[in-house]
Amino acid sequence: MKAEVIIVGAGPSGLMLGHLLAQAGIDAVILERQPAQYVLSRIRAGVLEQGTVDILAQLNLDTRLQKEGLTHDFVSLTDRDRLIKIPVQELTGKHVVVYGQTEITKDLMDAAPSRGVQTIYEAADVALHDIEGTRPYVTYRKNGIEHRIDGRFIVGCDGYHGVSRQAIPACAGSSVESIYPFGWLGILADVPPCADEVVYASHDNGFALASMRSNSRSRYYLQVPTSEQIEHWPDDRIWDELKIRLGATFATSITTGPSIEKSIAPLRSFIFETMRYGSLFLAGDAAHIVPPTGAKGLNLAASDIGFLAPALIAYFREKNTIGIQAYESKALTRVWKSSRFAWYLTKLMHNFPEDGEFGRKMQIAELSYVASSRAAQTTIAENYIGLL
Ligand code: RFL
Ligand code: PHB
Repeated sequence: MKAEVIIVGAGPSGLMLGHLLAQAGIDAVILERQPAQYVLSRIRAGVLEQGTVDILAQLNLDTRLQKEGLTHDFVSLTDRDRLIKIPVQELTGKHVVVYGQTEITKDLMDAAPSRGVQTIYEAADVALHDIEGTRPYVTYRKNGIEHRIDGRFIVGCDGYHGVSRQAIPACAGSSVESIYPFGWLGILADVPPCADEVVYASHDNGFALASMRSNSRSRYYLQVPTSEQIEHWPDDRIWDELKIRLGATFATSITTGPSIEKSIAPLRSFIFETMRYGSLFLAGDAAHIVPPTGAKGLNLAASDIGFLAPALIAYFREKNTIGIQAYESKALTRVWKSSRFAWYLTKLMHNFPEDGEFGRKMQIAELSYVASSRAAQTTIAENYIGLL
């Protein structure tokens, strides 16, 4: 089998790229290790930047997003009884859009067959070959049968644990990483949200986040030690802790109910500074991970694709290589800025016991500054809404 572009991974970045290439008449195939149903069941991001919304609009796949997505004018930070309601819309002219990654994935997956986006699910043992040259190929196994696809380019959209980044020789790649000493316990429940906006809470017990998927479905998170086990967190304990950490302003408006999903995810900052090696490009979580504070992961995956898709299209239409040569530097510039913001908000809002009392006092002083400074709020608002 042949394809101009072989995409590894059918998460949001792989599916968006597959659609953009199909829209431009470029022959691409997506190889996904998991069954489609598994990909759809992952509960992850919720907050979208305008650039991510724009890609879905460009694909004409934003009907449901426009109808069901929630637009917010504010984002809030809270520190016990202090509430800092940042007027994002007033300060930047842009809204925060809340629409689940699960819904984006569904919209992209549902439209794939009619748009000619070929996706092969349950592709096992995907391996990349001859990536340093101009005729790379990929092998995989499906239903016990070995397959080979020859292409011009391979794009690794296979997330942090994928095979694409690992195909780059160690001497050609470099990375930086910071692992945080805690994770996020997430809970999804069919109860109305406690606020009209997304709320990030700093508390001596640890960070908490109140978010939503709709007016009747809430998504909350709690900072927990990395070693924590989900079995130790029955729903009641989660709700009690959320009420404490979100503080008096929200405690009374939290509606409790049975969880539909709960899980613990570790937090890390990771940037692989080689996003192109020969005929292989990396995009999304395959190349970088941000802690979820700030909601940047999915948006960075989308912006990588926003740079890469036109570059590949220009290559196939006009043999123009300027875009593909500029991809790594354009993408990394944005990745560093978003990573900085995710790190800043993580450091500001989480409990870092190793930073001691001094660290906690610095957080409180910074929050006090943010509360009183329009300049500080503008900085947070423009980063939250997404830098170009
Ligand atoms: P994904 O979504 O990980 O998809 C990668 C796909 O590749 C497949 N795969 C393979 N396929 C073939 N062969 C192999 N060897 C393969 N290995 C892996 C996988 O099965 C999978 O289908 O990466 P992608 O597309 O780059 O998308 C990245 C986003 O999913 C991620 O950045 C966000 O979810 C991060 N994130 C958030 N981002 C935001 O922009 N806003 C948010 O509000 C937000 N909240 C979050 C988040 C991530 C979280 N977790 C669970 C870490 C909240 C949480 C709790
Ligand atoms: C979410 O709704 O899942 C969400 C919102 C904001 C974040 C991270 C996750 O920073």
